[in-house]
Amino acid sequence: MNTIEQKGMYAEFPRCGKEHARSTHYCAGCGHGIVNKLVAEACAELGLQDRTIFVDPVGCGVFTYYYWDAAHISAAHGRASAAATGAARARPDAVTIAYQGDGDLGAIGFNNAFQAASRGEKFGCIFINNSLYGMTGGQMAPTTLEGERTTTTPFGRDPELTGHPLHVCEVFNQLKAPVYIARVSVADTARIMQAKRAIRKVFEIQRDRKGYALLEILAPCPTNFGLDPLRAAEFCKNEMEREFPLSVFRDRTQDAGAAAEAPEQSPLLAVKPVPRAASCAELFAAPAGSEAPAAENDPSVPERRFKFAGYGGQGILSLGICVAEAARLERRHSLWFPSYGPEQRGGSASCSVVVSGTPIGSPAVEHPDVLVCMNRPSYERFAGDVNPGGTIMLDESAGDVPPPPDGVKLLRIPAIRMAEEFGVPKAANTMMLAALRKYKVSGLSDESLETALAASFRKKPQLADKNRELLRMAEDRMPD
Ligand SMILES: Cc1ncc(C[n+]2csc(CCOP(=O)(O)OP(=O)(O)O)c2C)c(N)n1
Repeated sequence: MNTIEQKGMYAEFPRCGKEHARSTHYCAGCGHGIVNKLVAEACAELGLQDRTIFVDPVGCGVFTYYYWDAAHISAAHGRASAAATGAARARPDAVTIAYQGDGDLGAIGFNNAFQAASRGEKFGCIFINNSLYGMTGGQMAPTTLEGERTTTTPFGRDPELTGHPLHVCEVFNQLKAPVYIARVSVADTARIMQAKRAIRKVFEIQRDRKGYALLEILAPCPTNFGLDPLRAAEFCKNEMEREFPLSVFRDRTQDAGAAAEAPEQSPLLAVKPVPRAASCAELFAAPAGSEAPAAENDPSVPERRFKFAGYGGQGILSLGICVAEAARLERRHSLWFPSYGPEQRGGSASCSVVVSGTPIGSPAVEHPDVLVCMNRPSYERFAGDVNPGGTIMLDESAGDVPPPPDGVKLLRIPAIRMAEEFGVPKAANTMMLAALRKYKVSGLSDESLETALAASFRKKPQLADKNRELLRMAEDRMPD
C-alpha cells in the first residue's frame, strides 16, 4: 500500500522485477527525476491521465513507462516525434506528449522533430536538455557548451572542431506552425514552479487541440557533469542559462484554433490553393451516388491482409487500391500502403492492403492471407510469408515455381495471357481482379469490386466501361 501521494504515477515501480519498489532509476539530483514528477502531476491535475499517450525516448528518460500511469509508446532513438505524429493523427481524441533528450532530439532525431514542428503536428514535445548524452556515459551532444568537458570532448568542446551549441528553441522558432515554444529550467525551486506551469500549458494546448508545442527544460546531470547535485544545479543555472536563456519564445495559444482569415492571393501566384484531400475517398472518388460513408465497426469481420506484387507498370498498385476501395464501399476499415522500387517502370513494385471490421493498427503486411504475384520474383520473395490457410494467386507466366508453404493454396492465373488475347495487354491487373472475384478470395462482394474498378477510371470513363466489360469476360473465361 502506497502512503505517499504520487499524482499521475503508478503506486509502485516494479522495474527489474523488484516488487514494491518506489524509487526511480534516476541519479540523485537528475533533472529527469524532477521533470517526471512535474509531468505526472500536471497530467493528473488536469484530469488527462486516461487520455494521454506518452512517447518515450531512448535515453535516460526511457523508463517513464514504469512511472507515469498513462498510455505509452516506446520509440526508437530519435524517433519520438515521428511516433508522436502517428499517435496524434491516429488518436485525435488523445493528448500526445513526446519526451526526448537532447541527443535524441537535437542529434539523431533532429529532422524528425523539426519536420513535425514545421507541419504543426498536434502533440507536445518535452525536451530535456542536460547538455550531453546521459544514458550512454556522457558524450558530447549538439547542446554541449563551448568548453564543456564530456567523455568525447575531454579537453572541453572546441567549436573549431565540433561546432557551436545548438539552440533548438531558437531554430524551431523560425517555423510558422508551432503554437508554443519555451525554455525553462529545473535548477532551483522557483524555476521548478515555473517549469510546472509551462508543462501544464503544454498539456492544455494538447487537451484543446491547439497545435504543436515545444518545451525545452534545462536539467542538471550530476553524474556526467562529475559534480554533486547542488553544484550540478549551479552549473545548469549559471553556465547553461548563459548559453540557453530561459524564455517564452512564442505563445499563440490565444489565436490558435480560431479560423484564420484567408489572405488575398497575389495575382502572381499561379498555383491555386488546392483543398487538402481528406482521405483516400477524395483521391479516389467513387461515381456519384455510390459514395460510401465512413467505416463502421463490426468486430465480427476479421482482419484480412493482402499483398500485391509484380513489376512496376503492371498495375499492381492500382489493383491494391481497387481492393481497398471496394472494402471502403462496404464500410470496412481499409488501408493501402505502396512500396516502390527505385525505377518508374520495370522495377519491382508491391503494395499492401488491410481490410478489417475494426480500426487497423498498422498498414504494413508481413504475413498476408492473400498474395497476388504477377511474376516469379514476387513469388520467390513473398510466398514463404503467406499465413497458413492463405491463398497465392500467381500469374501463369511465372512457370515452374517451388511449392507454396504447407496449408497455402496456390492458384495459377492466366492474367497476362488473357489480357493479351483480349488485345489489352495493360489490363492484366483487371484479369487478376476477375480472378479475385471468381475464386472468392477477397471476401468482398462482386458489386463493390466492380464499382471500385470503375471508380479507378473516373477520369477516363470510356476505360471504365471497357474494363468492366473485360472484368466480366475474364471471369467467364477463367477456369473453374
Ligand atoms: C540508433 C541508436 N543510436 C544510438 C543509440 C545509443 N544511445 C542510447 S541513449 C543515447 C543518448 C541519449 O542521450 P540524450 O538523448 O541526450 O538523453 P539523456 O540520456 O541525456 O537523457 C544513445 C546515443 C541507440 N540506442 N540507438
